[in-house]
Amino acid sequence: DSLQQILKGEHGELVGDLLELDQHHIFDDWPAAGQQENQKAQLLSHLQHLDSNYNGGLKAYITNAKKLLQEAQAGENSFEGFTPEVPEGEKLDYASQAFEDYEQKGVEAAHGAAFVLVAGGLGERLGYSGIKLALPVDSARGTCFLQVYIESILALQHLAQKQKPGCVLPLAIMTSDDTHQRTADLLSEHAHFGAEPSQITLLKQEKVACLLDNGAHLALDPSDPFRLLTKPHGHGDVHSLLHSSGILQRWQDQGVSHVCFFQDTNGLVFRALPAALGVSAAHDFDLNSLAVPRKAKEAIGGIARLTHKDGRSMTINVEYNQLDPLLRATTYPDGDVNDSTGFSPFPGNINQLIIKADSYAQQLQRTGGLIAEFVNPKYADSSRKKFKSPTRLECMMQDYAKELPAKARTGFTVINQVWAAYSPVKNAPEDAKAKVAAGSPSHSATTGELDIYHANCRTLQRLGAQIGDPDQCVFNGLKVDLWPRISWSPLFALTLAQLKSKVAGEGLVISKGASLVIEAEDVCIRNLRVDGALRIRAHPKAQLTINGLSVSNSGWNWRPLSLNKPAAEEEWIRGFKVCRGKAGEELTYNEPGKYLVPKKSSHVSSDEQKVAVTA
Ligand code: UPG
Repeated sequence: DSLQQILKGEHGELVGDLLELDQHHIFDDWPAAGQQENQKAQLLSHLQHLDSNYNGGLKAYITNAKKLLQEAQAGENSFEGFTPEVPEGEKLDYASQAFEDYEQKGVEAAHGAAFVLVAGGLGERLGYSGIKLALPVDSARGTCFLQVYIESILALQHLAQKQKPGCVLPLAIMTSDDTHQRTADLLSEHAHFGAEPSQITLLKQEKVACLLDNGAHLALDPSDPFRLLTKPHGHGDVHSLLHSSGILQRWQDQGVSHVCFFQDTNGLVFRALPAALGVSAAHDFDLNSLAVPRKAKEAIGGIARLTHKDGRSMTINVEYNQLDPLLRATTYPDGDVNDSTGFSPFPGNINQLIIKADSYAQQLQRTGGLIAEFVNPKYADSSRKKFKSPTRLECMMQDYAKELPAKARTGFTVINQVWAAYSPVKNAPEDAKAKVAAGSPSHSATTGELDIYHANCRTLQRLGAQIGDPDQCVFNGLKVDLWPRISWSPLFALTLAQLKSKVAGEGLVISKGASLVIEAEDVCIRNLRVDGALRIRAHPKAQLTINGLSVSNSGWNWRPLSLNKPAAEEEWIRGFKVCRGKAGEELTYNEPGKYLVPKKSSHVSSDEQKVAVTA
């Protein structure tokens, strides 16, 4: 009776649709009129919420799910009729002349750049309870991913303002229920890390209902019979959100020409992004994906050119779980294996996409930002009738390529040195170890940090600096190279050209095991030796010239964690603790002005004692 009443009420149409779509089970234990009215209202408003946050509503969701689940059960191959080939793209050696030329072109185009960070994932694979954007990129500098990303955008903005005075590069961050509040809090607690509050927009994606079986019956939450179980719909939601929020339109009105997408934990993303933007501008690409060499079976998508029997052809990402079966079924009977270079012939998609704003807007007008969905149920047995746990429809942002018309100009930019472009933080320690045993990179919190030092040391070596050899360490069971801990703010140097203009490589000597942190914008390093630890902090308007400084102290130590000793979660996932003791030199300049360091050439030794030079 009480259900009959509802059918006549405010939510009647929706409930009627659900009953027609064979979703009676949601209301099986519907209490009689007058009982548990609050909970009933809660379920109805929850259903309404899910209905209004999916294009076409729950009716479309269930219909799409039924179709995709039937195809999955029948084992249908979404690449049926396609043959993969290794595609042609722009391949750049980091720090080569071609790289620098594109980087320069990217800086020239930067005044038209807008940024989109997808950060709705909670990172369950990492075993970390916080949001990933709050994790420190490296322990030497100690700044979190969100800060480093925003500083990188501000650094590019400074460069872009030389072309277009006063320009502001906007950033949209896609969050989810899992990450939204904590992302907003992180921003407000740190005054938006120096960005204008209006420069940053948060867009929250909604979750979608879980599916119990091949009949697309919606799953009730086992802990609350008046809610449905929901899960994230995937990073592909970002396109419809940019469209429906009107942000893309607003950006276009402001003169945005390129939208640059990136993910939550790649501390190296902005090393290659300006050059990739330059490639996009030079080739007038509608879509450009940044890529790196990929180890066979590594959990990153492979970029492939797919040609259909009927002549259609496209260059797209084939997700890692689909690449091997596709290759085996077609032209590569051995599947996804490394070739003589030690890498898979298919470049690895790192999901940093640069999309041309004009054609993007047209495309979103046409599609509403809808991206091809897929479903990936884990079946209980070979009959493929039962699931191990409820599944849901998903979509991926890189599948934007699938929606593009044949005339679209799609390309990709491979950075030939993985160390210069990609080291995400995705896997918990045990899984990271298993990945390495299987020949893949660990993509752990340990390597995410150590790769920053590696990239910085290798880059400075290319500038002619003398950098001590790495130490061989074991952290969380991973054998790793610990290079000298060099880390700088992107506001000091974002591009290679900036770094070259600020550091005279032949004058820089960093000993094995040393640390150098540059937390300052206008520093010119002519002659500096660090044996131990040195941190330089300065007011944004302080101009420092370091010429003839030699620092020697016992430095900072990256110590493996001892079992059974308490450690912060951030340390535990890395497998080490940084012991700074009292040693380490701090140079601090809190006031604007010009400073020569040292005032007179001198040798500063400060073991067991922290010396603060405060101007
Ligand atoms: N994310 C969301 N919403 C979601 C799911 C994820 O915003 O519903 C974000 C997440 O926070 C992260 C990004 O999307 O920033 C990627 O998520 P993640 O789980 O790290 O992606 P993977 O499954 O590892 O794979 C993606 C691409 C793959 C690419 C790889 C590179 O699908 O093609 O090779 O990232 O890191």
